[in-house]
Amino acid sequence: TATGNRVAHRPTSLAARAATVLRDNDTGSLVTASPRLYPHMWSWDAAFIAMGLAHIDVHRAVRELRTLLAAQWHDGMIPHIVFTGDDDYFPGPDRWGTDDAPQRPRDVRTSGICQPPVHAIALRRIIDTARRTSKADAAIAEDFARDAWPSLRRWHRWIARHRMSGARGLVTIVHGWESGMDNSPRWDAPYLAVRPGADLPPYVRLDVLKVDDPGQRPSDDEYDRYLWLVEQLRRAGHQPDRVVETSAFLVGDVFVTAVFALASETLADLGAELGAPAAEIAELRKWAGQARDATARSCHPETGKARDFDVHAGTWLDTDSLAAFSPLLCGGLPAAAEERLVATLDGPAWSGHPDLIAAVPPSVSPHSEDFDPRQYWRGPQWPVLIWLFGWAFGLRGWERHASEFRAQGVHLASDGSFGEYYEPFTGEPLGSPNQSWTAAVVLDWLC
Ligand code: 9YW
Repeated sequence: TATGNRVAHRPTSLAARAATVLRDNDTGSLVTASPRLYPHMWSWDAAFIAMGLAHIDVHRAVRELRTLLAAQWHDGMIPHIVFTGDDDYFPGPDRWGTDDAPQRPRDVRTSGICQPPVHAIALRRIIDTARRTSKADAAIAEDFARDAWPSLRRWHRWIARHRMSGARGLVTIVHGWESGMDNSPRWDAPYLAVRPGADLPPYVRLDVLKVDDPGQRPSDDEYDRYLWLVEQLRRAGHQPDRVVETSAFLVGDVFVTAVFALASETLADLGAELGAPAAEIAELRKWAGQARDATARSCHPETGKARDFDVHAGTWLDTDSLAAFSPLLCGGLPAAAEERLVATLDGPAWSGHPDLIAAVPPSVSPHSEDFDPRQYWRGPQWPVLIWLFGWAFGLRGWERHASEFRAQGVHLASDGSFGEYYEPFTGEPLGSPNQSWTAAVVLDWLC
């Protein structure tokens, strides 16, 4: 079947193609984020990828998370990139200067920042998938979960210890890359205040050589700022408290905060199932509650939308991005405020926009002046975000919404190219084709 010039695959063929993407991107111990553009393991990608792998082979799913956890720093941080031997990506480990960080495990090279903590959510999903498959698979997943639980708890403790003060209770990030939404308009104002020093070491970008249209990637000006922050992190020796003290970019990220709330609660529930220590479970629920409250408190008194907080400027950041709906991920709003936020999400500025190819929210509202339908985190639709919101809706008991997101997400990705992101009006796949996490969430939707 075809809509416009888009070919739509049937579910069985789409699922088979998704499985092939994961297989083709598999190096054995890890599935790279994409074949050419991102030849390494990314932290939050790995979580979604493992969840997709669970539908093919639960052993392989477990191995993916073991690879990631083997790169966990001794202080608990899970780094945002685990580098493979491939040096065809910039910035690589030399530029990060992480080799000298005492917390880094000796035998893996990593970046020095983190990404949204979705890992407990993936683990929950892997267990649920394995339980549906067979008793043997369930046992494999549960055994792994018992091993992984303490590591994930230490990861959450790291966030609570080092990133939960100074931004109105929101989880702070020290680089836009930590948000996972690199060049979102959410970060325009804080990035404007980042002034790259004259001593920024020179560099050559590789990303723009690997996409058809470099206009879909961040600009050189943005990249200078990204690299300047990497330089500051390096000069702070990647010491977590020193990093927070010295970074020119310090922002409370409401989306990361909501994900942290949801994942902490999920991890606590898992701990209760697995017989983890009661005090540790209670601590996770405390962090979840704090993060949920901070998310709710960030909402604009008039629009009801959640906001980020720029610590250096001391101001709330109003941008019409999908992060405005973060409270729907973790709950915590009064019923009327929540209903209003859901209505906004369903309305014409978001999922209900009449020209969208699939009725799911783009990364930025088409009504916003920041909107650009082809530019990375500034407008395209991202299947992975649709999965996350849809999963949270299911958990919250909003079955109709959850299945609508699933069906529309499948429709968006039905061309079978597994784009990194999609032009929201035409459905044209953009960025990297055969992006692993896109394949993984499609597989999860279909199985
Ligand atoms: C980059 C791998 C990563 C994602 C991020 C996304 C992008 C890397 O790709 O960042 O070089 O731009 O923004 O969320 O984890 O898929």
